[in-house]
Amino acid sequence: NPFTTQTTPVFNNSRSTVNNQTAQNRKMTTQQYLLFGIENPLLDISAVVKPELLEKYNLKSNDAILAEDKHKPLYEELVRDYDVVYIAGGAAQNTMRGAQYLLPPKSVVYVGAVGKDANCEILKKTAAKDGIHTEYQVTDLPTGRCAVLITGVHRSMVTDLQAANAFSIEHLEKKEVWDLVLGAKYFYVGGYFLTVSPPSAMKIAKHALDTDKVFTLNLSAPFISQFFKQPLEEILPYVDVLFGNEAEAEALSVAFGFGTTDVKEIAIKATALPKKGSRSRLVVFTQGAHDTVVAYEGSVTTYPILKIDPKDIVDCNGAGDAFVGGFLSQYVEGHSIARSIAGGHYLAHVVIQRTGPSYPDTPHTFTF
Ligand code: 26A
Repeated sequence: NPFTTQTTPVFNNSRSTVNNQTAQNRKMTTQQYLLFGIENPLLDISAVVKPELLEKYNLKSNDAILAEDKHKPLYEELVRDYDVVYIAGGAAQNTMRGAQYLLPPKSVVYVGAVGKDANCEILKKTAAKDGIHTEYQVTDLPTGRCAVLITGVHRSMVTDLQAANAFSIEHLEKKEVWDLVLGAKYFYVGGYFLTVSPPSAMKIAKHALDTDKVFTLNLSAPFISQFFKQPLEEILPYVDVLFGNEAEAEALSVAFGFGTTDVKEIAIKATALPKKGSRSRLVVFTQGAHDTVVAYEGSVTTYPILKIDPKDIVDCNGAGDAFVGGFLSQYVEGHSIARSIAGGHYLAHVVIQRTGPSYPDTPHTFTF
Protein backbone atom coordinates (compact mmCIF):
# COMPACT_ATOMS: atom_id res chain seq x y z
CA ASN A 1 0.00 0.00 0.00
CA PRO A 2 1.71 3.19 -1.19
CA PHE A 3 0.06 5.23 1.59
CA THR A 4 1.59 3.24 4.39
CA THR A 5 4.91 2.20 2.85
CA GLN A 6 5.83 5.72 1.77
CA THR A 7 9.60 6.13 2.13
CA THR A 8 10.15 9.31 0.10
CA PRO A 9 8.91 12.46 1.80
CA VAL A 10 6.02 14.07 -0.08
CA PHE A 11 4.43 17.35 0.79
CA ASN A 12 1.00 16.58 -0.50
CA ASN A 13 -0.03 13.09 0.38
CA SER A 14 -2.95 13.04 -2.05
CA ARG A 15 -3.57 9.94 -4.11
CA SER A 16 -2.36 11.51 -7.36
CA THR A 17 0.94 12.70 -5.86
CA VAL A 18 1.66 9.31 -4.38
CA ASN A 19 0.88 7.62 -7.66
CA ASN A 20 3.16 9.99 -9.53
CA GLN A 21 5.90 9.25 -7.08
CA THR A 22 5.47 5.51 -7.62
CA ALA A 23 5.53 5.95 -11.38
CA GLN A 24 8.73 7.98 -11.15
CA ASN A 25 10.41 5.39 -8.96
CA ARG A 26 9.41 2.74 -11.45
CA LYS A 27 10.96 4.73 -14.28
CA MET A 28 14.22 5.09 -12.38
CA THR A 29 14.67 1.38 -11.83
CA THR A 30 15.34 0.20 -15.42
CA GLN A 31 14.80 -3.49 -16.00
CA GLN A 32 18.18 -5.22 -15.84
CA TYR A 33 19.17 -7.95 -18.25
CA LEU A 34 22.03 -10.26 -17.36
CA LEU A 35 23.24 -10.71 -20.94
CA PHE A 36 23.62 -7.87 -23.47
CA GLY A 37 24.17 -8.69 -27.15
CA ILE A 38 24.84 -6.42 -30.11
CA GLU A 39 25.27 -6.88 -33.87
CA ASN A 40 23.38 -6.85 -37.15
CA PRO A 41 19.66 -7.68 -37.15
CA LEU A 42 18.91 -9.34 -40.49
CA LEU A 43 16.04 -11.05 -42.21
CA ASP A 44 17.17 -14.37 -43.69
CA ILE A 45 15.86 -15.33 -47.12
CA SER A 46 16.63 -18.99 -47.14
CA ALA A 47 16.29 -21.71 -49.79
CA VAL A 48 17.73 -25.05 -50.75
CA VAL A 49 19.43 -24.22 -54.05
CA LYS A 50 21.09 -25.93 -56.99
CA PRO A 51 24.92 -25.77 -56.96
CA GLU A 52 24.64 -23.81 -60.25
CA LEU A 53 23.43 -20.80 -58.31
CA LEU A 54 26.60 -20.82 -56.19
CA GLU A 55 28.72 -21.17 -59.33
CA LYS A 56 26.92 -18.33 -61.08
CA TYR A 57 27.79 -15.91 -58.28
CA ASN A 58 31.16 -17.50 -57.56
CA LEU A 59 30.21 -18.41 -54.00
CA LYS A 60 31.76 -21.06 -51.76
CA SER A 61 29.29 -23.65 -50.44
CA ASN A 62 30.08 -22.87 -46.79
CA ASP A 63 30.79 -19.20 -46.31
CA ALA A 64 29.46 -15.82 -45.22
CA ILE A 65 30.24 -12.67 -47.17
CA LEU A 66 29.09 -9.09 -47.57
CA ALA A 67 27.12 -8.47 -50.76
CA GLU A 68 28.88 -6.51 -53.47
CA ASP A 69 27.08 -4.88 -56.41
CA LYS A 70 27.50 -8.05 -58.48
CA HIS A 71 25.46 -9.97 -55.87
CA LYS A 72 22.46 -7.62 -55.89
CA PRO A 73 20.42 -9.59 -58.51
CA LEU A 74 20.83 -12.73 -56.38
CA TYR A 75 18.02 -11.72 -54.04
CA GLU A 76 15.42 -11.35 -56.81
CA GLU A 77 16.65 -14.50 -58.52
CA LEU A 78 16.34 -16.47 -55.28
CA VAL A 79 12.77 -15.34 -54.66
CA ARG A 80 11.81 -15.91 -58.31
CA ASP A 81 13.34 -19.34 -58.87
CA TYR A 82 13.31 -21.08 -55.51
CA ASP A 83 10.99 -21.88 -52.60
CA VAL A 84 12.19 -19.35 -50.08
CA VAL A 85 11.41 -18.96 -46.40
CA TYR A 86 11.72 -15.64 -44.60
CA ILE A 87 13.09 -16.11 -41.14
CA ALA A 88 14.55 -13.87 -38.44
CA GLY A 89 18.34 -13.95 -38.53
CA GLY A 90 21.45 -11.97 -37.75
CA ALA A 91 24.00 -14.22 -36.10
CA ALA A 92 24.17 -12.59 -32.65
CA GLN A 93 20.42 -12.06 -32.55
CA ASN A 94 20.01 -15.80 -33.16
CA THR A 95 22.43 -16.45 -30.31
CA MET A 96 20.60 -14.11 -27.95
CA ARG A 97 17.22 -15.72 -28.74
CA GLY A 98 18.83 -19.10 -28.12
CA ALA A 99 20.34 -18.10 -24.78
CA GLN A 100 16.99 -16.70 -23.66
CA TYR A 101 15.31 -20.00 -24.57
CA LEU A 102 17.31 -21.71 -21.81
CA LEU A 103 17.33 -18.83 -19.30
CA PRO A 104 14.69 -17.46 -16.91
CA PRO A 105 12.43 -14.77 -18.50
CA LYS A 106 13.93 -11.31 -19.09
CA SER A 107 17.57 -12.35 -19.04
CA VAL A 108 18.65 -11.11 -22.47
CA VAL A 109 18.70 -7.81 -24.36
CA TYR A 110 19.81 -7.29 -27.95
CA VAL A 111 20.72 -4.11 -29.85
CA GLY A 112 21.24 -3.38 -33.55
CA ALA A 113 19.89 -1.18 -36.35
CA VAL A 114 16.82 -1.87 -38.49
CA GLY A 115 14.50 -0.06 -40.95
CA LYS A 116 10.85 0.91 -40.72
CA ASP A 117 9.52 -1.90 -42.87
CA ALA A 118 7.72 -5.23 -42.95
CA ASN A 119 10.98 -7.14 -42.59
CA CYS A 120 11.66 -5.40 -39.32
CA GLU A 121 8.21 -6.45 -38.10
CA ILE A 122 9.20 -10.10 -38.65
CA LEU A 123 12.32 -9.55 -36.53
CA LYS A 124 10.34 -7.82 -33.78
CA LYS A 125 7.71 -10.54 -33.71
CA THR A 126 10.31 -13.29 -33.46
CA ALA A 127 12.26 -11.46 -30.77
CA ALA A 128 9.06 -11.00 -28.76
CA LYS A 129 8.05 -14.65 -29.21
CA ASP A 130 11.47 -15.78 -28.02
CA GLY A 131 11.37 -13.38 -25.08
CA ILE A 132 14.35 -11.16 -25.74
CA HIS A 133 14.17 -7.44 -25.13
CA THR A 134 15.33 -5.37 -28.12
CA GLU A 135 16.44 -1.76 -28.39
CA TYR A 136 16.69 -1.38 -32.15
CA GLN A 137 18.04 1.80 -33.66
CA VAL A 138 15.42 2.66 -36.30
CA THR A 139 16.93 4.10 -39.49
CA ASP A 140 15.57 5.25 -42.84
CA LEU A 141 17.29 2.40 -44.69
CA PRO A 142 15.63 -0.96 -45.32
CA THR A 143 16.19 -3.72 -42.75
CA GLY A 144 19.24 -5.78 -43.72
CA ARG A 145 18.80 -9.15 -45.40
CA CYS A 146 20.83 -12.27 -45.79
CA ALA A 147 20.47 -14.73 -48.66
CA VAL A 148 21.04 -18.20 -47.20
CA LEU A 149 21.79 -20.68 -49.96
CA ILE A 150 21.55 -24.21 -48.67
CA THR A 151 23.20 -27.17 -50.39
CA GLY A 152 23.16 -30.29 -48.20
CA VAL A 153 24.67 -29.51 -44.78
CA HIS A 154 26.42 -26.42 -46.14
CA ARG A 155 25.13 -22.87 -46.28
CA SER A 156 26.45 -19.93 -48.22
CA MET A 157 25.36 -16.55 -46.90
CA VAL A 158 25.37 -13.27 -48.76
CA THR A 159 24.45 -10.30 -46.60
CA ASP A 160 23.19 -6.92 -47.67
CA LEU A 161 23.51 -5.03 -44.39
CA GLN A 162 21.58 -1.86 -45.28
CA ALA A 163 20.10 -0.47 -42.00
CA ALA A 164 22.34 -2.70 -39.86
CA ASN A 165 25.35 -0.92 -41.29
CA ALA A 166 23.98 2.45 -40.19
CA PHE A 167 24.24 1.61 -36.50
CA SER A 168 25.78 4.55 -34.71
CA ILE A 169 27.48 4.85 -31.35
CA GLU A 170 25.02 7.63 -30.46
CA HIS A 171 22.33 4.95 -30.20
CA LEU A 172 24.44 2.93 -27.77
CA GLU A 173 25.09 6.08 -25.74
CA LYS A 174 21.39 6.96 -25.37
CA LYS A 175 20.44 6.77 -21.72
CA GLU A 176 17.87 4.02 -22.18
CA VAL A 177 20.37 1.87 -24.07
CA TRP A 178 23.46 2.60 -21.97
CA ASP A 179 21.44 1.85 -18.82
CA LEU A 180 21.02 -1.67 -20.21
CA VAL A 181 24.79 -1.91 -20.63
CA LEU A 182 25.24 -0.74 -17.04
CA GLY A 183 22.70 -3.30 -15.87
CA ALA A 184 24.23 -6.27 -17.72
CA LYS A 185 26.97 -8.53 -16.38
CA TYR A 186 27.89 -10.37 -19.59
CA PHE A 187 28.38 -8.97 -23.08
CA TYR A 188 28.29 -10.72 -26.43
CA VAL A 189 29.48 -8.91 -29.53
CA GLY A 190 29.10 -10.71 -32.85
CA GLY A 191 32.33 -10.46 -34.83
CA TYR A 192 30.26 -9.32 -37.81
CA PHE A 193 29.68 -6.10 -35.86
CA LEU A 194 33.35 -5.22 -36.46
CA THR A 195 32.37 -4.40 -40.05
CA VAL A 196 29.82 -1.90 -38.73
CA SER A 197 30.84 -0.01 -35.61
CA PRO A 198 34.16 -0.94 -33.98
CA PRO A 199 33.91 2.15 -31.70
CA SER A 200 30.63 0.80 -30.26
CA ALA A 201 32.15 -2.63 -29.73
CA MET A 202 35.20 -1.05 -28.08
CA LYS A 203 33.06 1.08 -25.80
CA ILE A 204 31.31 -2.02 -24.47
CA ALA A 205 34.62 -3.91 -24.18
CA LYS A 206 36.17 -1.08 -22.16
CA HIS A 207 33.13 -0.84 -19.91
CA ALA A 208 33.40 -4.59 -19.23
CA LEU A 209 37.09 -4.26 -18.39
CA ASP A 210 36.56 -1.23 -16.13
CA THR A 211 33.79 -2.94 -14.18
CA ASP A 212 35.25 -6.47 -14.21
CA LYS A 213 32.34 -7.85 -16.21
CA VAL A 214 32.69 -10.61 -18.80
CA PHE A 215 33.20 -9.68 -22.47
CA THR A 216 32.69 -12.32 -25.16
CA LEU A 217 33.19 -12.19 -28.94
CA ASN A 218 32.55 -14.45 -31.91
CA LEU A 219 34.96 -14.61 -34.86
CA SER A 220 31.79 -14.96 -37.01
CA ALA A 221 33.35 -15.63 -40.42
CA PRO A 222 36.79 -16.09 -42.00
CA PHE A 223 36.51 -12.70 -43.70
CA ILE A 224 36.54 -10.92 -40.34
CA SER A 225 40.08 -12.13 -39.58
CA GLN A 226 41.08 -11.62 -43.22
CA PHE A 227 39.73 -8.15 -43.90
CA PHE A 228 38.93 -6.68 -40.47
CA LYS A 229 42.09 -7.70 -38.67
CA GLN A 230 42.73 -4.22 -37.34
CA PRO A 231 39.53 -3.81 -35.27
CA LEU A 232 39.76 -7.49 -34.31
CA GLU A 233 43.30 -7.07 -33.02
CA GLU A 234 42.26 -3.96 -31.12
CA ILE A 235 39.37 -5.67 -29.34
CA LEU A 236 40.93 -9.11 -28.68
CA PRO A 237 42.79 -8.01 -25.51
CA TYR A 238 39.37 -7.39 -23.93
CA VAL A 239 37.90 -10.73 -24.94
CA ASP A 240 37.35 -13.12 -22.02
CA VAL A 241 35.61 -15.76 -24.11
CA LEU A 242 36.28 -16.16 -27.85
CA PHE A 243 34.01 -18.31 -30.02
CA GLY A 244 34.49 -19.57 -33.56
CA ASN A 245 34.29 -22.57 -35.85
CA GLU A 246 37.14 -24.46 -37.49
CA ALA A 247 37.21 -22.30 -40.64
CA GLU A 248 37.29 -19.11 -38.56
CA ALA A 249 40.04 -20.59 -36.37
CA GLU A 250 42.13 -21.21 -39.48
CA ALA A 251 41.55 -17.69 -40.78
CA LEU A 252 42.59 -16.32 -37.37
CA SER A 253 45.72 -18.47 -37.50
CA VAL A 254 46.65 -17.11 -40.92
CA ALA A 255 45.93 -13.49 -39.98
CA PHE A 256 47.97 -13.65 -36.78
CA GLY A 257 50.75 -15.81 -38.18
CA PHE A 258 50.26 -18.76 -35.83
CA GLY A 259 51.86 -21.07 -38.41
CA THR A 260 49.49 -23.98 -37.82
CA THR A 261 46.27 -25.40 -39.20
CA ASP A 262 45.69 -27.62 -36.16
CA VAL A 263 42.54 -26.33 -34.45
CA LYS A 264 43.74 -27.32 -30.96
CA GLU A 265 47.04 -25.51 -31.44
CA ILE A 266 45.24 -22.48 -32.83
CA ALA A 267 42.98 -22.45 -29.76
CA ILE A 268 45.98 -22.51 -27.41
CA LYS A 269 47.68 -19.73 -29.37
CA ALA A 270 44.48 -17.67 -29.28
CA THR A 271 44.40 -17.92 -25.47
CA ALA A 272 47.95 -16.54 -25.46
CA LEU A 273 47.25 -13.41 -27.53
CA PRO A 274 47.56 -10.20 -25.46
CA LYS A 275 44.91 -9.97 -22.74
CA LYS A 276 43.89 -7.18 -20.38
CA GLY A 277 42.20 -7.60 -17.02
CA SER A 278 42.23 -10.30 -14.38
CA ARG A 279 40.79 -13.23 -16.32
CA SER A 280 42.52 -15.73 -18.59
CA ARG A 281 40.96 -16.02 -22.01
CA LEU A 282 38.74 -19.01 -22.74
CA VAL A 283 38.65 -20.11 -26.40
CA VAL A 284 35.84 -22.29 -27.76
CA PHE A 285 36.00 -23.64 -31.33
CA THR A 286 33.25 -25.80 -32.79
CA GLN A 287 33.97 -28.11 -35.73
CA GLY A 288 30.63 -29.12 -37.22
CA ALA A 289 30.10 -32.82 -36.48
CA HIS A 290 33.54 -33.14 -34.85
CA ASP A 291 34.47 -32.52 -31.23
CA THR A 292 34.34 -29.02 -29.78
CA VAL A 293 37.75 -27.68 -28.76
CA VAL A 294 38.18 -25.65 -25.58
CA ALA A 295 41.46 -24.01 -24.59
CA TYR A 296 42.17 -22.34 -21.28
CA GLU A 297 45.39 -21.52 -19.44
CA GLY A 298 47.61 -23.65 -21.64
CA SER A 299 45.51 -26.77 -21.84
CA VAL A 300 43.03 -28.09 -24.40
CA THR A 301 39.96 -30.23 -23.80
CA THR A 302 37.69 -31.69 -26.48
CA TYR A 303 34.00 -32.41 -26.04
CA PRO A 304 32.07 -34.73 -28.38
CA ILE A 305 28.89 -33.28 -29.86
CA LEU A 306 25.46 -34.91 -29.56
CA LYS A 307 25.18 -37.47 -32.33
CA ILE A 308 22.39 -37.00 -34.85
CA ASP A 309 21.02 -39.26 -37.56
CA PRO A 310 21.69 -37.45 -40.88
CA LYS A 311 18.04 -37.98 -41.86
CA ASP A 312 17.01 -35.80 -38.90
CA ILE A 313 19.02 -32.81 -40.12
CA VAL A 314 16.76 -30.14 -41.65
CA ASP A 315 19.45 -27.50 -42.18
CA CYS A 316 22.54 -26.36 -40.33
CA ASN A 317 21.91 -22.64 -40.71
CA GLY A 318 22.10 -21.10 -37.26
CA ALA A 319 23.57 -24.19 -35.58
CA GLY A 320 26.75 -22.33 -34.62
CA ASP A 321 24.75 -19.39 -33.30
CA ALA A 322 22.57 -21.75 -31.28
CA PHE A 323 25.67 -23.44 -29.86
CA VAL A 324 26.90 -20.11 -28.52
CA GLY A 325 23.42 -19.30 -27.18
CA GLY A 326 23.27 -22.59 -25.33
CA PHE A 327 26.80 -22.12 -24.01
CA LEU A 328 26.14 -18.59 -22.78
CA SER A 329 22.84 -19.57 -21.15
CA GLN A 330 24.81 -21.77 -18.75
CA TYR A 331 27.95 -19.66 -18.53
CA VAL A 332 26.15 -16.47 -17.48
CA GLU A 333 24.55 -18.37 -14.63
CA GLY A 334 27.98 -19.34 -13.35
CA HIS A 335 27.94 -22.99 -14.40
CA SER A 336 31.03 -25.01 -15.38
CA ILE A 337 32.65 -25.06 -18.80
CA ALA A 338 31.54 -28.69 -19.21
CA ARG A 339 27.94 -27.74 -18.51
CA SER A 340 28.15 -24.67 -20.76
CA ILE A 341 29.47 -26.82 -23.62
CA ALA A 342 26.66 -29.32 -23.00
CA GLY A 343 24.16 -26.44 -23.21
CA GLY A 344 25.73 -25.41 -26.52
CA HIS A 345 25.63 -28.91 -27.96
CA TYR A 346 22.04 -29.35 -26.81
CA LEU A 347 20.80 -26.17 -28.49
CA ALA A 348 22.71 -26.76 -31.74
CA HIS A 349 21.16 -30.25 -31.84
CA VAL A 350 17.69 -28.70 -31.46
CA VAL A 351 18.24 -26.08 -34.17
CA ILE A 352 19.62 -28.35 -36.88
CA GLN A 353 16.35 -30.27 -36.74
CA ARG A 354 14.45 -27.09 -37.60
CA THR A 355 14.41 -24.63 -40.50
CA GLY A 356 17.04 -21.95 -39.92
CA PRO A 357 17.86 -20.32 -36.61
CA SER A 358 14.50 -20.85 -34.90
CA TYR A 359 13.61 -22.21 -31.48
CA PRO A 360 10.68 -24.40 -30.43
CA ASP A 361 7.52 -23.04 -28.79
CA THR A 362 7.75 -25.85 -26.26
CA PRO A 363 9.97 -25.55 -23.17
CA HIS A 364 13.52 -26.85 -23.45
CA THR A 365 14.52 -30.25 -22.03
CA PHE A 366 18.17 -29.50 -21.28
CA THR A 367 19.54 -31.26 -18.22
CA PHE A 368 23.07 -31.67 -16.91
C1 26A B 1 28.00 -8.78 -41.71
N1 26A B 1 27.47 -10.09 -41.99
C2 26A B 1 27.98 -10.75 -43.15
C3 26A B 1 26.54 -10.69 -41.13
C4 26A B 1 25.94 -11.93 -41.38
C5 26A B 1 25.06 -12.45 -40.42
N2 26A B 1 24.77 -11.81 -39.28
C6 26A B 1 25.36 -10.62 -39.10
N3 26A B 1 26.22 -10.05 -39.99
N4 26A B 1 25.99 -12.83 -42.39
C7 26A B 1 25.19 -13.85 -42.07
N5 26A B 1 24.62 -13.63 -40.87
C8 26A B 1 23.66 -14.45 -40.14
O1 26A B 1 24.25 -15.65 -39.79
C9 26A B 1 23.19 -16.50 -39.40
C10 26A B 1 23.62 -17.92 -39.42
O2 26A B 1 24.71 -18.13 -38.62
C11 26A B 1 22.43 -14.83 -40.94
O3 26A B 1 21.44 -13.85 -40.82
C12 26A B 1 22.03 -16.17 -40.31
O4 26A B 1 20.85 -16.08 -39.56
